Amino acid sequence: MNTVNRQVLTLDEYTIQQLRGIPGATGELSSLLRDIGLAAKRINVEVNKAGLVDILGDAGSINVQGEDVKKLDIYANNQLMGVLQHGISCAGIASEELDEFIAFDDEVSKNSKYVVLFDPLDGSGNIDVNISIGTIFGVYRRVTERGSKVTEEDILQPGVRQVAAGYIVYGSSTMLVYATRRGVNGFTLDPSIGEFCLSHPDIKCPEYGKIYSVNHGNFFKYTHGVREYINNCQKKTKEDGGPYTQRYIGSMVADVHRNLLKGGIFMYPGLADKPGGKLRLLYECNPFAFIVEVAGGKATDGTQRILDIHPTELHQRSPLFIGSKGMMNELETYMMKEKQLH
Ligand code: P6P
Repeated sequence: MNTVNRQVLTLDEYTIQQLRGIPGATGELSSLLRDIGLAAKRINVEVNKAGLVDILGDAGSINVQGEDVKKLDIYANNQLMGVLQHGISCAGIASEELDEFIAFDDEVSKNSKYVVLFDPLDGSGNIDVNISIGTIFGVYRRVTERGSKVTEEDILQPGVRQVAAGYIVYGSSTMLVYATRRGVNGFTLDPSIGEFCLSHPDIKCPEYGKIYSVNHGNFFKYTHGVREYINNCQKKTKEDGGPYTQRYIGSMVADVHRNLLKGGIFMYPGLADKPGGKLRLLYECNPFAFIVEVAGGKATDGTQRILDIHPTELHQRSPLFIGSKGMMNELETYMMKEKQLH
């Protein structure tokens, strides 16, 4: 029997192929991932013309089509919320853009299996200087009974309970990367067919790398152990795995994506005046911690595994150290030395 030569798999084809391999799978997770892919394509269109908004009328004004020009992160939030509410898989959402979580109250949604937590457009401050930005999401099974509206208990789950997590990076190309426990895969948007196509199958985070990413402007606000590790990064030679290079563009999705593919460590430590750091546990740290761990890396808050943290608030922040396992282990020796000193 002659088999059809497979073209590159699209996201839809890939998720359906994965579904075929899981006996008893209902297809709800695959459907949810396809919904997120659709929202990402719509967000991508707006992100790509962001620079033109000034010509068409600034955010908050009326554009040439007579539409309200919304702030892009609110637009992205609404796109994600819309596809998830009108799909068959999501019972509720929480967003970095919304003060409270949203429990969908239509019957199909109330009977759906998952909740989705997301940062709709991280790094949106970089849009007007044309630096890559991204969308980040994490998917959890609801813990309360299907048929009822989700509660805060469904939202405030430790990251280890994620069943999937991913991000979209709107950069030189637009890529959607998502992880389930079975692996991490990257899909690049092919504008000629308007589909995300499998371009980076089975992504693994190299055990070591030569890139360290941190905001040096905060150097003297970091703890002694973190400062010592950064000094160590700057002294690396060829003989001990270096020399390292410092790469930090102020857009977490782009920085962590680069380090995931090439090997490296990204740090947003706690600061003397902000010990919790800046990044949100639910919408930024947990999804990336899940993805990087499935790819073979590590993610901690400097003390414990990010995925083991039990959230208590929707918008709580956490220090984040994430990346190549070998580099994370070296960082931990510096953190340990500091603990022994105190
Ligand atoms: P800083 C963007 O605002 C963001 O949330 C992350 O994407 C990025 O890594 C971080 O903040 C940059 O923060 O304080 O170094 O400018």
